Amino acid sequence: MKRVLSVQDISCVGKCSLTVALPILSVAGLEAAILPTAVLSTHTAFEGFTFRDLTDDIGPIVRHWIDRKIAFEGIYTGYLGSFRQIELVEKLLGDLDRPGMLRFVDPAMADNGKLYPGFDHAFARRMGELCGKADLIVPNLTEAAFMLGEEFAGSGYDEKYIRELLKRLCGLGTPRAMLTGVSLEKGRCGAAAYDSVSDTYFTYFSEEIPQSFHGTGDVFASALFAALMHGQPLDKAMRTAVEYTVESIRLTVAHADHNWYGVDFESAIPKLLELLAE
Ligand code: PXL
Repeated sequence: MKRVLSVQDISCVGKCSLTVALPILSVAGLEAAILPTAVLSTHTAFEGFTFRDLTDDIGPIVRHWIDRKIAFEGIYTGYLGSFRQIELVEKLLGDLDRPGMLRFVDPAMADNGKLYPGFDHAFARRMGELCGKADLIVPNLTEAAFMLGEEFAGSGYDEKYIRELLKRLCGLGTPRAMLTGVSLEKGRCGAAAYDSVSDTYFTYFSEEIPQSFHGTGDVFASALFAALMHGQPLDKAMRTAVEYTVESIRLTVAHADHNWYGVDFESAIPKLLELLAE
């Protein structure tokens, strides 16, 4: 069984970061190891959340794994709370590196033109440097623009903008970039990717459900990483991640009493299994 590592916070309630990544990676038949960077009572969209920083544990945990010769075939990093955590994650990507290991970075820090609480534009630029050290990155349009020091385009963009944005993201140093939440046509939403090694650009769109939820970026990133580690090529893994995310949103809105803070990715797990088996 492939052992993979996910490095992000635990938001105890909120359906994001590790509480999303762990079940999705397990369902894909991967041994999911975790490195929790912080423990929050909820994600940061709830008022009054608690935050226990675990930055000082990161170094000793990684050192112990190296001593015990514990290795990973892929590392997926998500939400990071500080500059120092980015620095430590950069270091662990190097310290745990081995041939063929996938370094997958989701620069989870902003959405809909706004940074999450506690982050500023300097942090976004620093996250861009971490992305430069990855094999694949999965920002949304807001994160992509902010990492490049650009204005958020909102909905006023075309395919040329998307293609050029992907190329500028690869200019950060990563060979492959995928943009999430891309819509080039009313009623359709999905992802666009660029592989600078083979100079290939591809897209995948599905039904756009006109409601936005916290945690959908984490559902997408977890499913994409899971599908890649499961052995799907990038274009197929992108389709898996888009369709699973859409199904999660669809099943969420189908319940009139759904919560506001996350999507019912759990109910869509049968669909994920189907997509992974294709
Ligand atoms: O879903 C991204 C995310 C992860 N972790 C924490 C968050 C958020 C988004 O708001 O607050 C703590």
